[in-house]
Amino acid sequence: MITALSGGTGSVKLLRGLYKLGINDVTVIANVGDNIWFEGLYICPDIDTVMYALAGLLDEKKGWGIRNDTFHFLEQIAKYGCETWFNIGDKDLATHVVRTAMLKSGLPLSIITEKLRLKLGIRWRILPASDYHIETRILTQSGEDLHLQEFWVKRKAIDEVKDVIYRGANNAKPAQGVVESIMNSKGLIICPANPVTSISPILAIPTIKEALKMTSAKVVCVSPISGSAPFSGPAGKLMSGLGLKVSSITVAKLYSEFLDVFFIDKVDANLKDEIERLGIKPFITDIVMRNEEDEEKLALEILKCLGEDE
Ligand code: FO1
Repeated sequence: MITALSGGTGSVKLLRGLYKLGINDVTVIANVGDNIWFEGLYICPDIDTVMYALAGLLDEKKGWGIRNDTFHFLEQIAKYGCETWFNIGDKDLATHVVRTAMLKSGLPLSIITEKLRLKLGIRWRILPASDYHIETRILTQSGEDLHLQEFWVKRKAIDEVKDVIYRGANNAKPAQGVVESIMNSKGLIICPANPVTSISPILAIPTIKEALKMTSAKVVCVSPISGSAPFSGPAGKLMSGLGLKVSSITVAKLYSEFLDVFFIDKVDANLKDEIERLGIKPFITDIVMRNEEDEEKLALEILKCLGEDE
């Protein structure tokens, strides 16, 4: 059994590679810190990006949403004076409407996600890190307190970042099955995801962090950074704002309490000794996933590392 900690756009490239290799017993634990209530709908971008990627529906150009979607819903709500900065496509809307209705009927997010992924024919389990609402908030130098989506999508990351907090995480419980999956897995993969907004909100749930430290699973991470550039999203801006160097070494330090093997890019081969000094085994390879072939190649290297390739 394998457990993968996942964000959205960057993570799903690796997940898709693993999925296409045909392995079955995988649980994806998805970040919930970027979930947002928007015009009465509960939107879970990372859960949805994972579902759409594994179901073959993802708009790969954008890295989120459904391929060939239309935006008539958004055009219509604009006429009613509603907010339209968050681009919800018409097919994507179906997911949010169904999820929101189920939430309002009293079902927890984990059960709803299980129902949705089964309906989409996805053979892996996808668990939200928590059924609690956790919000990644960006505190700006000018004193504002923004939801991650406001910072990233509405204001296009123009604000100077002072701090990032995971509101609600400290008191949140992991969703049913999360801790069991971490404890019972043979291998645990931390996807190439933004450390500040995708993985840290999961680690901010105390019971999950403890489970990661205690599990006997081999913990492997693929760096989301090559050289000084993150593969996608606002990682660079957020890490700099927090006074962190935008480098794979920073990611290694963040995960050093539980990380066993760290996959870094060839351009970062010079970090080898520093990573070893943290007690982590570096694995130097081509981690840039430009196409499906790259995704499967990297996925296979990870399976070999976890001893799951037979
Ligand atoms: N990202 C954008 O850059 N612009 C959008 O308008 C946008 C809408 C959107 C709607 C649904 C969804 O599931 C994701 C969406 N994203 C959008 C992606 C999202 O903002 C982030 O990339 C993730 O939250 C970070 O993982």
